[in-house]
Amino acid sequence: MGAQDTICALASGPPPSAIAIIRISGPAVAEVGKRFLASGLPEPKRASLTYIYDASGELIDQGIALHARAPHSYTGEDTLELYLHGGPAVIDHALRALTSVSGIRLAEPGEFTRRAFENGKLDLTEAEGVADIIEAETTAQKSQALRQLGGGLTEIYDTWREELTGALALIEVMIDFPDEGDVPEDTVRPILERLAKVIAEIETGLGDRGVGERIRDGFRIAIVGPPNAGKSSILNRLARREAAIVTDIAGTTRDIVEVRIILGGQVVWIADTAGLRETEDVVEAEGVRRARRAAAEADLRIHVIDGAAPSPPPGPIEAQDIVIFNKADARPAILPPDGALPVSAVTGEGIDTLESWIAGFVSQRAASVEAPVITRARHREKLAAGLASLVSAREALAQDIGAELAAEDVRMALRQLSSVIGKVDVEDVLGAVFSKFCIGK
Ligand SMILES: Nc1nc2c(ncn2[C@@H]2O[C@H](COP(=O)(O)OP(=O)(O)O)[C@@H](O)[C@H]2O)c(=O)[nH]1
Ligand SMILES: [Mg+2]
Repeated sequence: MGAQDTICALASGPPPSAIAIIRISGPAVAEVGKRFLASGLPEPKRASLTYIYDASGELIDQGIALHARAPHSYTGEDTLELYLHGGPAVIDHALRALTSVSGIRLAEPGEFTRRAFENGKLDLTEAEGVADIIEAETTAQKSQALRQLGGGLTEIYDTWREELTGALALIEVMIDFPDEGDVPEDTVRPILERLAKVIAEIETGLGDRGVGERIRDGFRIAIVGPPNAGKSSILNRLARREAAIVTDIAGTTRDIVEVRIILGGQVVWIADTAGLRETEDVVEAEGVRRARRAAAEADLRIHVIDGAAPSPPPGPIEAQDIVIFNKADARPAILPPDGALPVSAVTGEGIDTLESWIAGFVSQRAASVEAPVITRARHREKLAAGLASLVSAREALAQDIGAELAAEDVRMALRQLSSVIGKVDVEDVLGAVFSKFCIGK
């Protein structure tokens, strides 16, 4: 798979569609123009209507050709885009004709963007932004992806890297200082100031309660409560389908059932969990363990009280959590506690309010961080490691012998931050990042 291969792929959606876009990138573009386009390769960035023939002279279609010359293209290579009629036979004929030329093959998923990355047109966070914008279903996801694609994260990481490179230079001066053990206060202070600034900003970034990742992957909500309270019925109401099994047998739900819905402009995963109770059943016990973990990891818990049966008080409730009093249609066995929302999974009473409470929570949480610096677990891991190195550098500097150690720590931190934007250690992540792309992107 050398970069000298020319790649081609259908870049538009599945046929039939009004128009099919076939994308070609690599050194064979000139040859394609000469061999297949009746009017030859068009002037760069000038749309040109042309007949397109295969090698045996059979007409493939009439369409628009658009050419961009390296390095002024998306991939940084010579590229050609053909806008054809979006029928399966046209697409099939075009791709067969192209791949019959030696040196031209079908592209792997994300390979156009991977070439753009390798040719320095995009850094890794910008390439991730490209993947995210294609996947975006909510406006919030789209805005976040656009910001990332436009270098929003790159800028932040570059500022940090610049600050740390400056700190490193000062530490190196300190190491070379003639009078060891007698470094003037003035030398250390600007280093500590630089470290403190970056440390504080990374801590703020890490302390965002995962908002960037949640906007991208969805907020997590867990429905918890005693067996038979109606948790699965509530989930089905929210999902508007029978996602979870509902019976009057306590202990029916064992594994976690998750449904994905859009509320408050955000993707929300709602998890139905096993009823919390002591049990001898090994499978159910495992379900209860998973339920507790899902509850602990969720951004928000919906505690369900069984209105028809006196139930134990709900588990640990956090400030933002929602408490609902289910089976409001049945003759209540107990009175709803203060602040609990009366609902009925059977009649649907209160479900609208429950939805608007959830929507309010997620939209507020999403807006609580103006511009998240983390949108993927990959960023979080690297940032956390970078932070640990910087904290250790700061400690080392507090001791006289520490300059060498501090320099090493700052270098480590720089490496972690650089790997987020793909400047170092890219081999491990490239496959993982680009394989998730669509073909043709
Ligand atoms: N009357 C009434 N029964 C309900 C309501 N919600 C659930 N149930 C019944 O309560 C039983 C347990 O429901 P389920 O959703 O499986 O509870 P889970 O164990 O908490 O998941 C089933 O027989 C449901 O039909 C409700 O709002 N009103
Ligand atoms: Mg259940």
